[in-house]
Amino acid sequence: MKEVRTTCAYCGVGCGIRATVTGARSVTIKGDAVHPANFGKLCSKGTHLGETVGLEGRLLHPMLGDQQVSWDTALEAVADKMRDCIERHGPDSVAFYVSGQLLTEDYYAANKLMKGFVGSANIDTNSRLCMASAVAAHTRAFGEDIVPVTYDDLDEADLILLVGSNTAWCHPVIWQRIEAAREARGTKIVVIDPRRTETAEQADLHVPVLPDGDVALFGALLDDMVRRGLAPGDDHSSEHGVSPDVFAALADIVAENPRMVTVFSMGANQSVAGTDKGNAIINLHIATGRINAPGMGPFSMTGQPNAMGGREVGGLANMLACHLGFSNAERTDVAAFWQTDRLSAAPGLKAVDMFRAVHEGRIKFLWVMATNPAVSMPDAGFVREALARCETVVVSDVIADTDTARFAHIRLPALGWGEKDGTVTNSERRISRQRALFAAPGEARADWSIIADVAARLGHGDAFAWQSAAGVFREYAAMTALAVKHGKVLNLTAKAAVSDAEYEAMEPFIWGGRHPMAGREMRHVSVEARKRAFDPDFPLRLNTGRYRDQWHTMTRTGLAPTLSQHRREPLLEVHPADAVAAGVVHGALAMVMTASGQSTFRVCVTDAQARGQAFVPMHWTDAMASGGRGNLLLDQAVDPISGQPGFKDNACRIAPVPSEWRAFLVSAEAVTPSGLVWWSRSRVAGGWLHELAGNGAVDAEALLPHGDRVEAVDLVRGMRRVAVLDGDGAFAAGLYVTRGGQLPDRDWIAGQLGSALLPVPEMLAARPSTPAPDRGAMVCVCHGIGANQILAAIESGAGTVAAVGQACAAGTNCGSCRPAIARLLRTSNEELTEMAQ
Ligand SMILES: Nc1nc2c(c(=O)[nH]1)N[C@H]1C(S)=C(S)[C@@H](COP(=O)(O)OP(=O)(O)OC[C@H]3O[C@@H](n4cnc5c(=O)[nH]c(N)nc54)[C@H](O)[C@@H]3O)O[C@H]1N2
Ligand SMILES: Nc1nc2c(c(=O)[nH]1)N[C@H]1C(S)=C(S)[C@@H](COP(=O)(O)OP(=O)(O)OC[C@H]3O[C@@H](n4cnc5c(=O)[nH]c(N)nc54)[C@H](O)[C@@H]3O)O[C@H]1N2
Ligand code: SF4
Ligand SMILES: [Mo]
Repeated sequence: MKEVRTTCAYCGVGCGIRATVTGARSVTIKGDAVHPANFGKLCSKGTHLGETVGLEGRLLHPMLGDQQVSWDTALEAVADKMRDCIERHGPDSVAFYVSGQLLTEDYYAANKLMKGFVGSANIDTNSRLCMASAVAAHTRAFGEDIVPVTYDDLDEADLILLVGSNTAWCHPVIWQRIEAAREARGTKIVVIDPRRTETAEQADLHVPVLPDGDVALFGALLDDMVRRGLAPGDDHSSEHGVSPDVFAALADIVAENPRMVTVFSMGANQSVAGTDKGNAIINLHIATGRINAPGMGPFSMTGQPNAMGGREVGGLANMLACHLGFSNAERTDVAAFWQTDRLSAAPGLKAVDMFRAVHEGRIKFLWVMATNPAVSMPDAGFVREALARCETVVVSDVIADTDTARFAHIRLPALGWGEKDGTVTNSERRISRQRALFAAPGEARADWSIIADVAARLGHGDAFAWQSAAGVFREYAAMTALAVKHGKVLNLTAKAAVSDAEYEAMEPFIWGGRHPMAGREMRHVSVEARKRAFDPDFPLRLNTGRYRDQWHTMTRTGLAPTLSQHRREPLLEVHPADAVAAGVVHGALAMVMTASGQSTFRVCVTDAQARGQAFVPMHWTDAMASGGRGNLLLDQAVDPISGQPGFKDNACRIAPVPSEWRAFLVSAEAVTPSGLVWWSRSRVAGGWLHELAGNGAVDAEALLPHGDRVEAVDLVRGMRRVAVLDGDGAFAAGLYVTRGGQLPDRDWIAGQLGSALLPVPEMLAARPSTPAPDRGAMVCVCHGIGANQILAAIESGAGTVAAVGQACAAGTNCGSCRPAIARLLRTSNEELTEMAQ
């Protein structure tokens, strides 16, 4: 068995993994103890990567429409369409929309083709939705997109401010590192977030800022430091919504702890004031001298595994490669390096504008790589219209049937994690190798080589003649000499001559050193607290974001039974008072409506939401549910400097969605029902669990597979249950319907799919004749431990997270659930009952 050292597929923490290949498509995953990003730790998503490497749903062959074609035919078609568009309508009629989930080598190739040889800068990336505000803030303050700290600074800080970051869910290994610092040196943790997240619950202080109140809050903090003599300057304040008591506590803790790191992510970046939020944070660090020394500095955390690498090689429409801009001097050097006379003259369209140009027909050819904009762009209904109108849509993906791929004229099968080879750069500027574990499935190919082949067909073969990912990397590393020439920090020239073998063996390394801004010029940038207008028709403020165990549009994590347990459905989280006012009930369905669209969600009433605010996840797609589509609800407003959408503050209202019956269906195959009020599905070990709601008769025929049936009906109680046996008499599917009553627990019966020996009464009751105790809502997915089991451990005396672990193993593997266990330890019995139901 072969062990391969690689890097996690998911977030920007960039954890090192030791993967042992155990079969054609199976692998065991362990943290890499010597990787400096994680020292052996992994969160739930990394730990369960093995569940996502099967070939279910994969795109394995090039497709022209629904027709499987050869690579030659597909690549010729792509090149033909591009050439035709460029000739007839000019270079700006074509565009690439790419992703922080490409490797640096793929990204470099895509950028070189578009900006260097098509001659348009119409290449933008989903990093526009993610990091663009931080990039702009860095550039304004530092003259370059530089993160001026590393993870070591988290270890050595006395105070960590987390701004708009649900670190415990989204960067769990960083969260564990922060907790370790608290353990070791008493580091204080402050969370600035309108919601009381699991991260906020663990903090020493939670500051429930108003949506987009951050610029004002950091302005007020700076004023306070000026008043205390801790920073030069003068006073000016505006509305941040934080109570005077909480603000005073925040100001005291900040004043007392010069060794302060401010971590910021999407609650800062994804705002119409995102760039100013970044600069407000950086201003405070510069003014108080809290930068360029151990344990201090502003720290923008990246989201995707290669968000940072994409920024290095110019994935954003407003940059050239190697941190260079579009000045004459920079353009001249880039054109000379690439030996091209077609280099784009000016920045291209940023994501939101790009899709607008597609909608208006100005862009006629769009190539989407490694991202799912039909789900993840704001105003996703508009984006779908744009895709539907576009003359040619090419999609490179690993999955055959994403919501975006449905609009594709040409689909190109890409290598995915575990198959592809190359480099990624994490949040602290550390470059690590991703290495292949498996042979390429079907006809899938590396993104960079697909791009290079299209370039060759367009007549640019010489500039794209790489033989391997190593060749692309060498060229990029050599090109950073231009960054150095133009006074930038980015410098990989030492790697420009690595041999293939050295590239293969390359150890993780950081560019720029630990404090790259030390001794360099830094600027205070004046900022403005921008607010969205209030609309009485839409009195609630809608916030969106992530769940602990799902990744973005669920094309991969949605296939993992273990990860699906944490949150099976897309929830609308609302404060109890707002729920009462709107007449929506915990556990029922509700519609969220905005000026842009509407979508249905399962209601979760919780005082973790502030009054007047609602929260929905970004993850669900048409493939997984009939509703839960957060991005249908969001408008196209962007930050004026960065072009990043304001994903976290849209105006909405909510209303109940009644249904005559509710049901769930477990079946080996996924079902996509029609004509219902609601359906959603999630993965279980032997198949799928569907939640259903509808009016009128229940069409069991349409929902259930063929086979022998057993049925139980109780007309008085409005109950109906149908189980289906396959040819061997094994349990193949079960439908459980109620009109107004209770439905049985899903876990046990879902676990019986495929079971040959299941007695019919148990099938219909959906529980064993001697029921095991209900374990409650899943908390620890690694060990399969539910809330009720953890409560039992607490009741029998376990008083700490560690003691709970000793009693029932919960929280002892990846640790992603430790904040949830801590919450169970703290909260009152009433709340526990609600969570466990
Ligand atoms: N489990 C999981 N982890 C992930 C991902 C995933 O999909 N799933 N995706 C990765 C990616 S690409 C990214 S970008 C990161 C994102 O990581 P995070 O930024 O931590 O995630 P989000 O949930 O988008 O948003 C963070 C918080 O911002 C808060 N917020 C909203 N509005 C405001 C505001 O006005 N001010 C402040 N201060 N806070 C606000 C929200 O309430 C939310 O709790 O996660 C990465 N890691
Ligand atoms: N409402 C709301 N919307 C948001 C956000 C939010 O907080 N709220 N966050 C935004 C942010 S920060 C981000 S980063 C985006 C993420 O949004 P997306 O980028 O759309 O999300 P993913 O599901 O990660 O899409 C990645 C796609 O690439 C495919 N893929 C995976 N690996 C490869 C590969 O190696 N090659 C190729 N060619 N394809 C591959 C996957 O199957 C998947 O279809 O969403 C943004 N949208
Ligand atoms: S924190 Fe989790 S998702 Fe992020 S890189 Fe590490 S293991 Fe992967
Ligand atoms: Mo992101």
